[in-house]
Order: sequence, then structure tokens, then C-alpha cells
Amino acid sequence: ENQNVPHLVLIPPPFHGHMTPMLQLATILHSKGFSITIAHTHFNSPNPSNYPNFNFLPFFDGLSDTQITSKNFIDIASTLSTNCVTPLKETLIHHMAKLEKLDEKIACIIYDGFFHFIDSLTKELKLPSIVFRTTSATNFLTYHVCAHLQTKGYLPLQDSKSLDLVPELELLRFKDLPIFGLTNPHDFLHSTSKTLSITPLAVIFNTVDGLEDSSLNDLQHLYNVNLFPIGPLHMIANEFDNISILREKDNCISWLNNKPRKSVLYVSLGSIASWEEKELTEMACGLVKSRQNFLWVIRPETVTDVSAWLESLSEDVKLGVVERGCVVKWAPQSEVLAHEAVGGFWSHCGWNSTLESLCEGVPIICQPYFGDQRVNARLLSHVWKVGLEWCNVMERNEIEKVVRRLMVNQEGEVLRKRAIELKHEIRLSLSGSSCDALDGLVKFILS
Ligand code: BUP
Repeated sequence: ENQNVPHLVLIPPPFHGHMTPMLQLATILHSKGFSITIAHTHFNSPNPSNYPNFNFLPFFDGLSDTQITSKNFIDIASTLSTNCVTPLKETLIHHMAKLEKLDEKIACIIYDGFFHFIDSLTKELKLPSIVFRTTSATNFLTYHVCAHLQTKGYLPLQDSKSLDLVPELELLRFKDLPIFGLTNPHDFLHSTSKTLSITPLAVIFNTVDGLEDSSLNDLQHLYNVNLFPIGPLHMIANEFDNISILREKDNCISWLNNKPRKSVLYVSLGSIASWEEKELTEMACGLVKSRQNFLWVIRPETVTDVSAWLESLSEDVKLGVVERGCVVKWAPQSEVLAHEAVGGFWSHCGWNSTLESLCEGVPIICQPYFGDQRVNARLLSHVWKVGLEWCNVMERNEIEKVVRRLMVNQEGEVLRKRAIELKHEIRLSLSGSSCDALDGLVKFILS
């Protein structure tokens, strides 16, 4: 008799930085013998031909284009939780009925923590569920801390306290907390309280035990659930996968091939923040003045007209950009960071970017904007000591200085050495703690 293949349904929200690690997790679980279905919304639906082994179940999310471009995540979360419940429920019921005809059933739902409403939905449908978190464990811990500060009457946080260390979180300052500086902290608290109130069977983090053991321990004390730190997912997925991860070949790799070892600064500040042309011009001038090679991602959404802006630069800066730089709309980031010509990363410190850089031993100029990015920046600069904390002023002389600190000065060399050490530690975890956590997860789902 053929034994039934256990079915998993994975539910990512419609954002690139969440979708990518969820698809990596799916690839890994598929290699462990699970049948994979991805329930996704119409925004950011993956190209099924890149994932021939997966089933796809689209459901309606009710988001408008304006909302998606607004990047107001609290508003997006609230629209999703109002609009998605019924369509997702119907989609799941339909899927369950289809499986039932084959005498099969869903072994588990794995959903992104952004979709907190799925908690009650899975309970109603009597489906076991596990939450997947795409930020660091430390960032998730800050949600608890923010809730705690609220109950103690410490909110809103005073500016004068911004540099004080948060008592519960060694090394993080008040200004690193995601709530700091928000114009509407109550919306944030309302949304995180929903996140904190869900009760899944287990939580998966895309992280490495050795990087975040203290935060994971604290979370384990707060939460009576199984925690599975399985990461970095992009590395584990690479081991199993030969077809399903989309690798975009770009001519920036051939540009890198012609550059000396460790001579290139990779510049990518993510796809969410946007800049005024004036700031981009300061970046261009600072980069050129630093006299270092640079590969610079400028996302088309972040500036109205990239070519017109490039044309508007003064002749000497334009010449400098052409001589020293390579400007692209999108880069195959993991491949770029793994390239031997790359010696540093100027990053917004999104969690995926953070992990990708750590895995390749590339030190970082940290330029966080909001949310978990400040927590990640603090971890990089003060806990793991592979990042430069920077004042974030988009001014050419400041940029020139920080780039030279990382790429030319002894200070950068020290960070680079530490980054290489950490890279080796992380790689050991692939056959160590992360591998054990993955085996633990598989057993847990099947038990
Ligand atoms: Br930009 C860019 N190439 O050119 P984070 C991003 N990425 O592969 P968050 C590319 O997108 P935001 C590019 O490797 C990472 O896996 C990158 O995720 C990839 O950022 C992902 O770093 C970005 O977690 O914001 O917070 O999701 O999407 O704006 O970068």
C-alpha cells in the first residue's frame, strides 16, 4: 500500500520579503517528503512554472493598488483581516473537500505571523497550525517588551530616554524599538497585541540559534509553545533545491567579475523606503567621492525617473558613477553578496538582507528606517559586531566618510574579519542546530 504523502498548506502575505522565505521553507519541507500547497493572494503571486512541485491556491485579499504602494502595514494588516477571512476559509474548505475525496487531509497549516486572523480560522476548521515569523526572534521579543512598557505606563517614550538601554533587552536602546518615533503608537500596539494573542502549536523563526540564543530563550519562557529556529532558510533551501528558486541572472555579475577582491560596496536600501532625488544625488556624490567601486540597486518605485535623474547629475559625478559604479534596478542579492569582489554592504537591514550578508561574511553600513530594521542594525553593530552604526544623514561628505570607514580603514578590516568568523559559525549551524530544529519540526508535524 502507498502511504499517503502528508499535505501542508503554507500561507504567505503579499510582500516580497515575506514571500521569499516562505517559498524557501516550502522547498525545504518538500524535500522532507511533504506535499506543498501555497495559498496566496493575487498580489505577488509566484510564477507556478518556477515551482513545478507545488500546488497554488489563490484567494482574494481585497487590497487596492494604492494600499500596497502606501506601505502602511498596519492599514494593510487591518484590510487583510477584514477581507480575507471568508475567501480564505472558502478556499481552505474547498481544498479540504478535494483531499477528502482522495481520503487525504491537511497535516498542518503554516501561516505567516502577519496573518494573525488565521489563528481562529484554523481552530474553527480544526486544522493544526504553526506560525512562521520572517523577522528576527529579537524583533518579536520587542513586541512583548512594548506591550510591557505600555502596561507600566512608559509610553509614549520620551526622546530624552532614547539612548538608554531597555532593561529587558540587553544592548537594545529605546530608540531601537519598533514603536519608537511612531506618530500613532496605539495602532502599533493594537496590531501587535493581536499578534501576541494568537496560540499556534509552534513557531518557526528564520534564524540561527547561535545568533539569537538569548532572545529565543526569553521567548521560550514567555511562550509555552515549541520554537523552531530554522535558518538561514535561503542557505538550507539552496542545498535541496535545483529548480525552484528563481535566480535572476543579471549583467551586474559580469561587472563584478572584472573587479578586484573585496573592492566593491554593494548598495541596496530595500524596496520600501523612497528618496527624494536630492538624497539620491548626495548618495551618488558621496559614493563617487569615496573613490570605491559600488554596485547600487535603485528600485524604480523609489524614484520617478532614474535615467532622467542620472542625466541631471553634474558631468564629473556622472563620469564617476560610470567609472566606479554599476547601477541596476534589481540585483541577484545572495549571489552578489557571495561574490568575492564584494567587500561591504550598505543596507537598510531588512531581516533577509541581514541574514544574507551574515552568511557571506560581508560587513554592513547600517541604515535602518523603521520596524524591525533598527533592531537588526543594533544586533549587527553591537551584538555581532559586523556592522557600522551610522547617523543616516544623506549628505555627501558623511557618506564618503562612512564608505571609507568600511572599505578602506582598519575599522572595516576588523569588521570583515569578525564577519568571516560569524559566517563560519552560521554555516556550521546548517548541519547543527538548524538541521536539528528542522528534523524536530518534521517530527512535530507528523506526530
Ligand atoms: Br532591493 C533587492 N534584489 O535588488 P529584506 C532585494 N532583493 O534579491 P524587507 C534582491 O529581497 P524590502 C534586490 O535578497 C532579500 O531577500 C533580498 O528582504 C531581495 O527587506 C529581499 O531584506 C528583501 O527582509 O524590505 O524588509 O522585506 O522588501 O524593502 O527590501
